[in-house]
Amino acid sequence: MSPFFFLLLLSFELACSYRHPLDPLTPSEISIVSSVIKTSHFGSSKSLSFHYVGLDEPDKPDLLEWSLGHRRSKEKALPPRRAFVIARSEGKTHEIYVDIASRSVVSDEVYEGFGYPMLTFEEEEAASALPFNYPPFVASVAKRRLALEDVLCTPLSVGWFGEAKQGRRRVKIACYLTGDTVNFYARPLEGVTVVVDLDALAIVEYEDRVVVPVPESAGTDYRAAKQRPPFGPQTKPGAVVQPEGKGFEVDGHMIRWANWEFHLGFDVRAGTVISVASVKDSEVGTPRRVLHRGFVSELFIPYMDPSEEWYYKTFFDAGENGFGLSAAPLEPNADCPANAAFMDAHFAGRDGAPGRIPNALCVFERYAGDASWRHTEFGFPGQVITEVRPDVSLVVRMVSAVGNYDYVIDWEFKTSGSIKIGVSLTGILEVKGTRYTHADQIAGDEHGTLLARNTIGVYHDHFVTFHLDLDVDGPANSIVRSKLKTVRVTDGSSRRRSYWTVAKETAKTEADARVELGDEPGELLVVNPSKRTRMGNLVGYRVISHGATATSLLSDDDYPQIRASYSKNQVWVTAYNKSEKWAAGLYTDESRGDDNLAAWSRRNAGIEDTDIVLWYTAGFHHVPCQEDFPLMPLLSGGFELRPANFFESNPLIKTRPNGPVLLPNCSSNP
Ligand SMILES: *[C@@H]1O[C@H](CO)[C@@H](O)[C@H](O)[C@H]1NC(C)=O
Ligand SMILES: *[C@@H]1O[C@H](CO)[C@@H](O)[C@H](O)[C@H]1NC(C)=O
Ligand SMILES: [Cu+2]
Repeated sequence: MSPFFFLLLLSFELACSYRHPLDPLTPSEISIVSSVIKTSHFGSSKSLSFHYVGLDEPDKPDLLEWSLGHRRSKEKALPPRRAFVIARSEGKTHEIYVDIASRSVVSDEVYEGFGYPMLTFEEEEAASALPFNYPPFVASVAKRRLALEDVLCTPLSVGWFGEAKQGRRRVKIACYLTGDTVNFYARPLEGVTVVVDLDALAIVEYEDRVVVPVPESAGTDYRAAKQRPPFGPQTKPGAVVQPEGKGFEVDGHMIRWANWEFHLGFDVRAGTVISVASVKDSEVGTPRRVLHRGFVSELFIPYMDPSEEWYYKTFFDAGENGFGLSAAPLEPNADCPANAAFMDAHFAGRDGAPGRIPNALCVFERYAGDASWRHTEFGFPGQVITEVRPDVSLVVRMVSAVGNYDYVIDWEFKTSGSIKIGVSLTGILEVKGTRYTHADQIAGDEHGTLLARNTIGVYHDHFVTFHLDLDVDGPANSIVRSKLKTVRVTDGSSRRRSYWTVAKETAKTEADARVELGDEPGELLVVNPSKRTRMGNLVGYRVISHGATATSLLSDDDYPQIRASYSKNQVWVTAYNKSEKWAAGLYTDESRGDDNLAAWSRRNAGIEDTDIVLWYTAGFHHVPCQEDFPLMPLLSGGFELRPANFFESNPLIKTRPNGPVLLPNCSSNP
């Protein structure tokens, strides 16, 4: 093949490889971006590492203009494709924008503020290997009479605890005895602190303070092949069958199903990114905009053990590790049902080379076996009228396995117009080794629950913060709080002495919209102040919590709380700003809370009748219990964005019932 032909092929592939301005960078685009930065920009500089490579999405007005034009004519030219890169070179953090078509660096600025970019897998792996060639660590393992070849280590972010000067980029290394179990986290080697300077890739601090028994391996393995009778409960095999095929269409990254259409993207920091979600109103006949962009912005997982080896464990899984980068390849027929479609995701490695996460996302129709609405009418003499419609929804799922924990994030689109966001926790608890073997031996506060011999499950929280740029029938929206208030009847006008009524308040500025939903009875609505139903009500969407309403209990002056100061409210609303995506700041590792959601909200910008972003935190306080060991069953919570005076009436009344499911005649026993 001549080089010219190869070039032609390459440019053809590029031209066709993305179709929507929000499509994630393709592997060839990632290659272009990293090679432009490596060659034309940093020359042969040896120290260059890529910490974030992602799409710099077009400015919102350009995107909306493109969408409008694209609807009218499919020929509408795509806005320029740009990548945003955070790279480190010679100990400095660079923010680089690359124009992909012209293969050029548009801008490069050195970031001088506090905090560091996401860690890379490669440096985490290299840091984890350091203790094995560090004689004091080898001696600590020998002192505990453990076999060095049974020990494995993993890096943990160090946080920030009031140091006035910017520290080096560091991680602490936690080590575990594995031996004959694959439960990596069940057998911690307590008492040892190993601090690694990531840029120098060297151990810079070491302490062996106390010797604590290492829990035994019995009962910790979770592989099916390792289980012995008596076995757990057994159910019959079953699967969802759709004899007429899938009901949704995957067109590049656009998904169309029933009355919904949306763009499904991926980002190494956020994971799943849902964009331009619109719901078709059968009365109007056209799609109506609901959610411009929604994604997991940050996670905050503070542990509640203040001891020397544990106090720093206060993790930010998106900003420190990459919630998307940690996406687990999904197992067909287990993580997602038999009728699921899968999508791969792509990322840039530390050296900028593209990598692939197979089956990072799945999309499926959920036949929950529930009704979407029903009524039985006994009132007519001699007849019983029953109407029921089954509930079928479309689910987009990702699982992120950040170290020990697995988070299942579901975006569920319902034909009723609701979007339900599910957050589920499973995986392995972070446990602490202890000398105790029975709860009766424990006198003081051990900061957790004794789960097994020598094993404490430490108290902690999970706060998952979502960025939700709702555009209900357009970008200019307002926040309305309707509060339910008890009214006393004192004038004798009724035989009742009280009732409740609704008082509505529109939030004027960001400070008015810092909400703890559970605080007082009421509703939180995102409305379009210039659109009303025929009845004259403002069209809107309600935000409803489904469990997971915990907010942080740490004191305001505690360092992890300063970094995650937004975690004391479930809801914040800010004026839209393209650069404000990450609730704990762009540089979360070793951050100080100076660039977080609470700091942005202190500007107290106006949020009435303008483009706003709603930030919702799903929170769990986790007091571990024995069932969470050796691996915890799924614990779920979440929230719902539910139409409220958005449609003229129940959009499902005219939905015709499905016919019977005609199963194909097949048998696996010929
Ligand atoms: C947008 O956000 C950035 C980062 O927080 C901030 O520097 C900038 O001032 C904001 N712009 C406006 C108009 O508030
Ligand atoms: C399946 O079985 C039914 C009943 O036995 C029969 O009427 C039908 O024709 C069969 N369909 C096919 C596709 O073989
Ligand atoms: Cu937990």
